[in-house]
Amino acid sequence: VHDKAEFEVTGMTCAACSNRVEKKLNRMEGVSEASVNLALETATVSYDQETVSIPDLEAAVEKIGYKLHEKG
Ligand code: 9UX
Repeated sequence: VHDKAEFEVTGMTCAACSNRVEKKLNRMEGVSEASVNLALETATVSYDQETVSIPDLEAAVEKIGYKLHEKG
């Protein structure tokens, strides 16, 4: 099942940061498309719920030093 989630991203201060977060998400199994907006501090992720979960996405980004917060 495909779903789309919107996140706030904290900890990004330059374009290299947002590229790191975007690449990290895009390389994860189950993620079909991830896009990070540095200025807005947001991330949009299309993913397969049966393969990867929102906590998985949050944990992976936290591991590289940033934080995702799902938008309610
Ligand atoms: Mo540039 Mo972003 O050194 O951490 S990658 S601020």
